[in-house]
Amino acid sequence: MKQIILFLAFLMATSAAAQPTIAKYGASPLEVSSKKEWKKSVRPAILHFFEQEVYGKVPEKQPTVEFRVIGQGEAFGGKVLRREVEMTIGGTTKALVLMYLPAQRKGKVPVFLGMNFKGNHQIAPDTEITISPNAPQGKELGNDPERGAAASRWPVEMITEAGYGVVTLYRGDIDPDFDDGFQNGIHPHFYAEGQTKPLADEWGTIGAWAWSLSRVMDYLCKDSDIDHKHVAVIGHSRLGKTALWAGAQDERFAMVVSNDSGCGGAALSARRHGETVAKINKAFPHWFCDNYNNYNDREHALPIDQQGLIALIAPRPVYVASASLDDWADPEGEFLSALYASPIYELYGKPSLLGKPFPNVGESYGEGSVGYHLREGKHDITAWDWQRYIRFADKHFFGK
Ligand code: GTR
Repeated sequence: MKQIILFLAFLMATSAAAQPTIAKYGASPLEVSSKKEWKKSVRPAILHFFEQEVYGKVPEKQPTVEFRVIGQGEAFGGKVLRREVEMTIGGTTKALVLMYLPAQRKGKVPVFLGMNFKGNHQIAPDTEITISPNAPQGKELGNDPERGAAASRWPVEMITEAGYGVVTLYRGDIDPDFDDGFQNGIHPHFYAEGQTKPLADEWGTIGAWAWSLSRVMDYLCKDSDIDHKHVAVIGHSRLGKTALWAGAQDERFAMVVSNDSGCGGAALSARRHGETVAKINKAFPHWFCDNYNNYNDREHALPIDQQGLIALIAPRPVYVASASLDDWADPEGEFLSALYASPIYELYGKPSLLGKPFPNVGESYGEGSVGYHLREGKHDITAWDWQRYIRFADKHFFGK
């Protein structure tokens, strides 16, 4: 009995240690008195909260991850080098990583790394791209595998001409995007003996996608063509939520770009504008950990809002972008979140969005380490967005 009481007291003490430092924030600016306080207590407590309550933690049992370069060749009329790397998780799950690097490169190449929605072959009209193992193809799409169908989202020539590489993999190779009780993606590789689904505080699909971006980063650190100190992790929409979570956890990502990530991404949940926590958990029950359901229609109970996620990226440059017609993702909520994370950047002496108003449509803020723009148009990622991300990387990576 005495032991049980002692154990309960210990549990209360440890959870109490993690919570109070952030409970005061909710959806408000992150005012922390010093860099030391931020690093020693507030940042770890925020990270713990997002692991425990939002995206879920990665289980301790880790499967093997192996990489093999499966091919390489010229693309875009010889201007670009294509390299494909097979990633094998737990000996059986295969994912394909597609890399495009400028052919005329001097030294190591900085890259943008992000997941794609429908398969590597959709990002460019390049017939040599190997179709991602789990991409919809064949019968589902007739005989047309839709090569290049998402090319407008991946302006490879523009990016490589600017001196950056593009690295991508298909989300469905890591975890197919539907609620199947976590039987079909990588989750089963992490189950403990007898476990059949993640525990309430263990990761969902976004957590698994973010984990895979870190594994690709492991590979990039070993590829001698890559400047692994300058890898920007990027994503659109659900993959923007993923990029933020990957960048928040893995400090090897030197820059993070969230394009129209909305609820569960950059947008403040407490505003309940557009998509809400309850709506997202209902429509996509597999994205977050089960504990996140505790905040369905109870956003006021969140000890900290999504500005905490953005602040975890500090002092590394972060860029949040919205689109004017994307009301579902709450553009103003995305801006406010980046603004409320800004005081942490200021602690590091980095100029941020502090003092800036919500911009007009078509305006961008890219000078400080917290960037933001409001593009005219719908929920999408376009060349106009990428131009700004490249400019932001040029400035914050290379002082150009
Ligand atoms: C929507 C979802 C959003 C966003 C979007 C997307 O259906 O409600 O949270 O992630 O999908 O990924 O395109």
